[in-house]
Amino acid sequence: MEKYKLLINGQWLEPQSGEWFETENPFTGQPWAMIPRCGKAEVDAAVAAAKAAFHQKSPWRTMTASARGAIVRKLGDLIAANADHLASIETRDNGKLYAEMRGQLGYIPQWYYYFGGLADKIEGRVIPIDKPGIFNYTREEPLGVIAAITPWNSPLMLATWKLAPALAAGNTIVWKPSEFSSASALEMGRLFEEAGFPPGVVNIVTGFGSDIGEPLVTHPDVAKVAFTGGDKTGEAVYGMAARGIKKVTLELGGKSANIVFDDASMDDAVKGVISGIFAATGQTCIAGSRALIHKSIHDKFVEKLLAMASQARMGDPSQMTTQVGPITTRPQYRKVLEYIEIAKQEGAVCRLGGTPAARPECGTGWFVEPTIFTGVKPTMRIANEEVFGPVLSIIPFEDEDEAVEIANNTIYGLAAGVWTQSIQRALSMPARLEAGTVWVNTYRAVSYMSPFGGFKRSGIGRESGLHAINEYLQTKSVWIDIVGNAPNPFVMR
Ligand code: TXE
Repeated sequence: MEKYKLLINGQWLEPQSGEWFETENPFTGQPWAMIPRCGKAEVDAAVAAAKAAFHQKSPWRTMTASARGAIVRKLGDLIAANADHLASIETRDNGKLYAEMRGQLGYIPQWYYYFGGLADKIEGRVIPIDKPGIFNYTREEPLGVIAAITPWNSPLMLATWKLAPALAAGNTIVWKPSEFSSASALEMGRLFEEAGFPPGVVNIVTGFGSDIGEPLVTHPDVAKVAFTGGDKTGEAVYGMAARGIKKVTLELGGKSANIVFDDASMDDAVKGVISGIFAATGQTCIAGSRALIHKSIHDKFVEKLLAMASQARMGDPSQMTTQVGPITTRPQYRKVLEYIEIAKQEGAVCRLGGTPAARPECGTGWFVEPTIFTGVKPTMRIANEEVFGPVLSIIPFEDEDEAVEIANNTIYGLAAGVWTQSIQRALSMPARLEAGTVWVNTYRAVSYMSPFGGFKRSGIGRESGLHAINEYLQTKSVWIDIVGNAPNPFVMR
């Protein structure tokens, strides 16, 4: 079995405890590699390395912004060159479809190109200050050491959303990938030196959130925590970060509504609802896990949806023809099946799936059949809690006001979809929906250029786009006396 090492200060190290843990292939349920189990000692060493690399006189800080940007862009080139390898590691470790991973890895470099290009466009301003004899300007400066804590569902993409802007802005990183998907992070770690990052600029510590989450988040030399994960863990991270008055970016999932009006193109909407919940086996923060369907088209829509969803090809995620892969982790597999039981007990009507997949092509993997419930009431747990799996709740609505009311009546606010041919609705609905992203007549589109993040309990801050660079900068105001007339020292100037 492959036995990985961790990355601190440009060195590949064994964990001080001498402990590794197994990582499993969700398609077979079998372990395939050993991941270092880091503890506080590795966190301390990684933060110290990142702090030293951030120091005023380090090569990272003395480099020009253009040179820094070129290194960030080079990382994009190297990821592109290694896309096949990284994709197959992820498919084996995480069960993500190889087809999806090839798509993601073909696109991930764009974040490094975009933010690498932005590195030397970070500019301060000269303020036309109202005080005579003073020259006042601002500098946009990096924060320091960033703790990037990432989940297992799109490991390299979600890490990239943090690393690309943070590095372009001149910060240094301690990256803690999920214990369920560390292999791809460690494989990507091999590219940092080749890209030209000085040692210590990016460090990778692996292990369990329960072992190293707290020492990392509360470390006094960590300036900011950039976290993607579940909302309960996010709440704990936010609380710990608050003790050190640290900055945070939190992206915490959702219960997004995909709303289909009676004037929608039905075939497109069916595809949109399918892509919202069954792509990536429903394990996405933006999953459109509630389909709100106008009453007048409900039955016909459900019929078409069932026909298409029941054709989804499940099986080996490494095959390009597979459409629905396994659930990534054992605990998540159990959680999805538990929610299916909860929905049945609550009285929702299971119209498709509702069981583990017993298909021969699914072997011994952790597969759950694409599952569709109708008769879901907005008050049911299945309509309110994040399942993070291929489980769709269908809720009928009467009119636009009711659709908005149901869509917004959740603690989350990450995304929403609207399907309509009406220009008036296409314009008015996005303004009424409480969500950080609204798609109209499309779903699950993201870009390095467009800000992404949550309203309400779905998170704090924005990733991607011009907004994201500001999440990794702080503004300094500089005052220079240019006349040399020392005023009365006892009054404010
Ligand atoms: O996530 P965790 P889990 C949701 C989804 C899923 C649920 C649980 O509903 O079923 O969360 O998944 C690290 N201090 N999402 O348990 O725990 C952990 O090691 C600091 C939605 O896998 O949030 C990992 O690196 N860090 C989501 C990261 O937090 C801690 C994506 C995320 O793991 C920590 C994933 C601690 N005390 C799950 N405890 C999305 N937004 O898309 C754990 N971690």
